[in-house]
Amino acid sequence: MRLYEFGPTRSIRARWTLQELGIEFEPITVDLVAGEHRRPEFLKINPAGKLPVLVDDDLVLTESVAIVLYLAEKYPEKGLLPADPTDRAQVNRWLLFAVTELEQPLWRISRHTNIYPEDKRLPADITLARQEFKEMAAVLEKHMKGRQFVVGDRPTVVDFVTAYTLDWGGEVSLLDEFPVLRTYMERMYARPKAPQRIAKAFESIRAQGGRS
Ligand SMILES: N[C@@H](CCC(=O)N[C@@H](CS)C(=O)NCC(=O)O)C(=O)O
Repeated sequence: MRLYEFGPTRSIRARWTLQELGIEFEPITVDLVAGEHRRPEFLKINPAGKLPVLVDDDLVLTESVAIVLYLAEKYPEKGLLPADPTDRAQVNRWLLFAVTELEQPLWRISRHTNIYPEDKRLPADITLARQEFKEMAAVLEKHMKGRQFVVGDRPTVVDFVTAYTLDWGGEVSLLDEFPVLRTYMERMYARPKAPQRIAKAFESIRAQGGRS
């Protein structure tokens, strides 16, 4: 299996799942800072020019959530997805919550802070996105009170996706009002197989002069 990744990005979700599963994989860095994701050889793998991408024999899979679900389903004995349909439905619910309600405001903040050219950035959308993130984080904060994991009493892929997304929220100072979420996210990242935090991954890139 090959994972095309870049340190501080959504590829953390895929790496986290592979590490928790204990699967050997070949990591391939695609340096977004150097624009390697726009090179023809990478666009052949993912025409969208985005990370992560998982390649498993003939399967070329993009979309971080599709990747974590594929991996968990391929190795059911590792228990990263519940067998019970009701619990599985809750995993799907919270996965979608993470990538729509939490991630999309964060993505808008990133785009309007440092991705779009300066003349296309809309500071007013950052204000809206921050408010929208906080409203949805409050819903998750309430859900997580008294819980160790998002669904059930053992880790599932939704925990890796959610913890990474909350780390991203913390990077833009959006977790200050959510002590339960902060504690949960830090507990998830304290797991022995957890990947690097986003801040650490940025540090490694800086230390290596561009490459993660
Ligand atoms: N929905 C996709 C989003 C992938 C995505 O936007 N990845 C970013 C890194 S976090 C990327 O590769 N960006 C490069 C670009 O947009 O040019 C997923 O979850 O995999």
